[in-house]
Amino acid sequence: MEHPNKVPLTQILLLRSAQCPDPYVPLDQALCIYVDPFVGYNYKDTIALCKSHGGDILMIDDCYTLGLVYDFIDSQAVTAGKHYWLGASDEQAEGIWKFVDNRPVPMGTPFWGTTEPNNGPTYNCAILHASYNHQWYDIPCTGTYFPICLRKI
Ligand SMILES: [Ca+2]
Repeated sequence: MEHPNKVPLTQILLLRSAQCPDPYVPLDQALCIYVDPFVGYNYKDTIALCKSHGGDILMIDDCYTLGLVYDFIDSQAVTAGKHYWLGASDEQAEGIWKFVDNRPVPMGTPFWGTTEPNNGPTYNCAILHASYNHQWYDIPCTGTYFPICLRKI
């Protein structure tokens, strides 16, 4: 007879895999997220903040992660309705958007807002726009918006 309190191995692995180091919380079985909806930063400071917490500024290049992150933002009143930095820029070459790890940034739908990015050489960073279902809008890198960091479990 099995011990009544015995936890199945699969459940132990599940619990273990969902552990994220503080201040992160699980986004799914593989990813952890840290959102600060209270303190705004410029783009460079957001990159540094996420690095200091062992992760990276938000980078999204697939619809699965996009859905997870947007659902997470919308799941709490305190994180919903705010602008967040995307870890992407066209500072190196105007119109060529790269993530901070140098991967190419997907363009068009469903990532960017309609006709975005469209503001040229002074708008070299991008935010998830609160008023447009988190679609991406180009913006000056010196603006102050909220940070989202991701890291693998
Ligand atoms: Ca630009």
